[in-house]
Order: sequence, then C-alpha cells, then structure tokens
Amino acid sequence: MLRYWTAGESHGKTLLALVDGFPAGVTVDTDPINFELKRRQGGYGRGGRQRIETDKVDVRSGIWKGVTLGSPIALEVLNRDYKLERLEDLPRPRPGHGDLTGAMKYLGSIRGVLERASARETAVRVAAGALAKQLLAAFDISVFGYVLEVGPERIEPVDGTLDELRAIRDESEVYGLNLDRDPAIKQLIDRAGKDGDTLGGIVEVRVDGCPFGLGTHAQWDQKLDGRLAQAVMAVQAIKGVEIGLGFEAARRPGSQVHDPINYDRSKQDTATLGYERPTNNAGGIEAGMTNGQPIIVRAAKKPISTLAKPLASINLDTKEAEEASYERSDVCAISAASVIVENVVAFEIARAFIDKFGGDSLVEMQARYKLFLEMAQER
Ligand code: EPS
Repeated sequence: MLRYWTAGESHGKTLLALVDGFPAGVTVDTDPINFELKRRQGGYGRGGRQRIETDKVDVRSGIWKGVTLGSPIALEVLNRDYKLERLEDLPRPRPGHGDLTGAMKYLGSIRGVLERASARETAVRVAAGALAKQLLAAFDISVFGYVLEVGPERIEPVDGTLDELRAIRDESEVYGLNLDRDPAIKQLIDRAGKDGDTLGGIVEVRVDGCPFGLGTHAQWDQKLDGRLAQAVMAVQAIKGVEIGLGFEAARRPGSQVHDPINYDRSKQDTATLGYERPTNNAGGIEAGMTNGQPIIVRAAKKPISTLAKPLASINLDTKEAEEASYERSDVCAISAASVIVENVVAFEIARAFIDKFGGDSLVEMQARYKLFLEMAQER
C-alpha cells in the first residue's frame, strides 16, 4: 500500500514527507520534483514569503544510486524562513483560519495551530506527488493541473493538444489555459490586493492514460472518486470537489449525463481498449473505478483568510471586539493550488495503481500491467 505523512510547521526548521510503499526500481530524478516545487511557489498574487524561500527537495532515504529500494522514502524541504522560536502568539483569531477552532481544541495558543494549518505544508505534499508522477510516467500516465476560475472570472481554456496546453499553462502567470485572459486576471488580483482583500478560485486536474480498473466498487473506502475527493478536500482552503460534470449532473436528465458506449477496434491498444465514449461527463470514473477515459477533477478554493483589511474578531485575552490579527500573507494562491491539487491527485492515482498491479518492484508491475491489458483486450 502506498501512503504518506507529512511533518513540519510553516516557520519551523523543516518540512518532511515520509512516503511508504513506493516500489523498488524506479529511477528518481529530483529536477522534475524541484520544477513542481518552483511552480508551487509561483503564480500571480503570492506574497513576500516566496521571495525568501527557494524550495528544493532533499531525498533523505529510500534510494541507492538514484533508484528506489522499496523502503520508505523521506523527502525534505528546508524552511529558509525558520523563525518559529522568535515568533509571538496572535491575540485575535482570523476568521476562516484555524486560529479560533485550534486554540479551543488544543486549549493553547493560536500560533501553535496556525503554523501547522498553514499551506506552507503543501510543499512536501507536492514533493510526494511529484515523486509518484515518476512512477506513473513509466506507464504513460500524465497528470495536468491548471486554473479555471479566479474569483468571479473564468479562464476559458483554448483548444489544443496536451503538449500545447502545457506550454500555454507554463507561460501563463496565473497558470490558466488562455493567455489572452492573463491581463484581466492580474488586474483583478491587483485590485483585491489594493483593497486589502484576497481571492480564491477553481482549479482543474486532468489525468490521461489510466487503464480500466483503478479503484474498486467493492468497498466504500477504496472507491477512487472517494479517495480523490478526500485527498483534494484535505488541501488547505479547498471547500468543494467535483468529478466530471460534478454538481451540474444533478441538474440534467440522465440522457444528458451518462456517456454512451461505442466500440472502435482500431483503438483497442489505447487506454479505452476500444470502448470509446463521445462525452466524458463521468470524468473517467464509474462505480469508483477508472473507465479508460481521462479523469477530470475540479476543486474550489476559498480566498486566503489572512486579510490586510481584517474582519471583526475578538481579543481572546480581553474578550473585547477587535479586528483580526494580520500577518504577511498572499493575495491569491489559486495558481499554487493548481500545482498542489495536481500533485495530490497524482499520488492517489499511483496509490490505486499499486493496489491493482502490486507495488514491490517496477518490473513486476510492468509485467502485471501488460498481462492485464492482454486479458482485458480478450474480454
Ligand atoms: C500562509 C501564509 C504565508 C504564505 C504561506 C501560507 O506565509 P507567511 O506567513 O510566512 O508569509 O506564504 O504559504 C507558504 C509559505 C508557502 O510556501 O506556500 C498561511 O497562513 O497559510
């Protein structure tokens, strides 16, 4: 079973991810992991912290001569802005952050909760997901995330091949798929910043190349849509997750929701095994299992809760009404969210892949994958 945990505080010494159950025999290249870390730090609307940090992964265990051993892999990203011991507590909880809830739950400080609740922790989730992508790449599975909406504005994706769209996203300062929309989106973010406000948005992730049968209908906690929803919802500030048509499916009759099944023998060697669908409203998952179509996951992110023009709050010592505390923060982190959601989705796909094809070694997985495809083509 593939799984991971993280440790670390926003202004603590370090961030760690411990990845357990990763197969042996995968050549690990840290450059693509660092590329993802850099992308996560970027995007228009980020705050001063990102000028301090230069996130780089250090693989602390589990590899020998650049190849995984099948033993736990410890990933580390150091915090340059380590200053936790010097920081004071916050007196006035910020609405929307974990400040009030955590101080009550743990009967302690706000600082003790906010440091771990901070989205800084997502750096090592991205590192774990980017590692998982190197396993998926061996099976030609790609995971691609981008920004669809910022506040009230939509970035309608242009048409193009995956490679073309990737080039557009990597050129966009907001990580959208329509460069013409960048100026308006940047203006919107600038305005929010000037107003002391923040902005959220919607990101979409698309997974191409998954075979039939990742996930299972047989038990609730192994349904792939359920696992994806949990992983994505557990990203800081995410308030909604949709797969395929998502909430829109509820508004349409069945005839306009379900994807008709055709058969095209010439596509027998592709992920669909020839079972082509003119639409992909299911978002690649039926009954908790992949159906050979691209997986489509969307996530809604709320605006960052640290506001330069703070909302009403209470001083926890005096119980007097006061404005919420303000700490340096970002105006808009939706671009970063697209990188984070992309990578947590990648990890869940790798997990489901290992559940189906075993996870001791890459060579055994490849042999079992090939055998499964042969058997499924004959089904
Ligand atoms: C965050 C507050 C800001 C963000 C941080 C998340 O950090 P700081 O208080 O140090 O300015 O920049 O995100 C990151 C540091 C990061 O790497 O993503 C928060 O309160 O959640």
